[in-house]
Amino acid sequence: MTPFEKYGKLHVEGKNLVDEKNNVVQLKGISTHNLNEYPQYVNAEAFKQFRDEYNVSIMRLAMYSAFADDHAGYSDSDDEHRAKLEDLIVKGVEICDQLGLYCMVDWHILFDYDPNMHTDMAIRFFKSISAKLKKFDNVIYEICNEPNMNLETKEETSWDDIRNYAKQVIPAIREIDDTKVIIVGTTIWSQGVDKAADAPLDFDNIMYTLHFYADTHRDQLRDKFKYARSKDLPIFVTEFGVGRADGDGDINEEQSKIWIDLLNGEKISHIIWNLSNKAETSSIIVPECKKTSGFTDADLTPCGLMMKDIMRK
Ligand code: IDC
Repeated sequence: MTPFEKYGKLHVEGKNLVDEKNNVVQLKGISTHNLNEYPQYVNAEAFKQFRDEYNVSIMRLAMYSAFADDHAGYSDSDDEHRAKLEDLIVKGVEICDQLGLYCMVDWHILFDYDPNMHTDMAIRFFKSISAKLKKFDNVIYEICNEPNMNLETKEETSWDDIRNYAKQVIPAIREIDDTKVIIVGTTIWSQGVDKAADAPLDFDNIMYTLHFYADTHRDQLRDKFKYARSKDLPIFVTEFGVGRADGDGDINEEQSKIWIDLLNGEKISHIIWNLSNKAETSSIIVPECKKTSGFTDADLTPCGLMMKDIMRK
């Protein structure tokens, strides 16, 4: 049975992600790296292996919304490149659909710090992609990966800034398709679930994200998580790492285990960063491996091997 055959279309009920019979569902999966840079990993053979061998139930397509690492993002590209990116997302969703996997479409803000920087582009993207993906019941939308700075004050993006953005983007999606779960990023690189819990948005069927990198973010962030859950906030960990927040550094097995046990205890869905062979700790594939599917354990980094363990737990 595939994950989709098991759960069907998902929705949010109270503080949980649930299936058609209102049973709590926990998804686990892998996030692509920047789709502008590593499109080759979006292929059926790879995703099938992740499902069958690693127990993955969701793939996240991280589409950087702005320039990063020498690659233009959706907002600062031309129409031709934007169309290519949308095609790639549709391809990823179709592959997941055929494999019975869930698929997260991620507007990956990062160096565009404040989601309000490109609200018009985000609306344009989500309107276009929602129409194309309307018939796919396996899709979840993530509307702002990691807000991390207010453009005017150069200080943290406030929860009000994010609310302002979400109040424009969510209705734009819902106007076209009002059936998908939508996930909203939170303050401080998506660590501010406490702020979201104090002032949740007034929409149904939405969740909030918390991101952690186990070696950097420890008890302080877990306390915010616990606080938000005590206030019944539906949380989806759309991205986490087993090492340092910059994606590199040492893996911290002990801290990762504490996090994963905490998430599993509450059936919180989680997605690991990242599907690439870039020479950094958070990549799951070793740099020497040029294959884009059919990975053996020897092709996996220490992070990749830990990923297998985490997916199976
Ligand atoms: C990192 C990548 C790295 C890349 C950098 C900038 O691992 O190769 O050079 O982005 O594009 C996040 C972000 C995610 C980061 C990751 C690790 O969502 O894009 O990827 N991270 O730094 N938040 C916390 C950590």
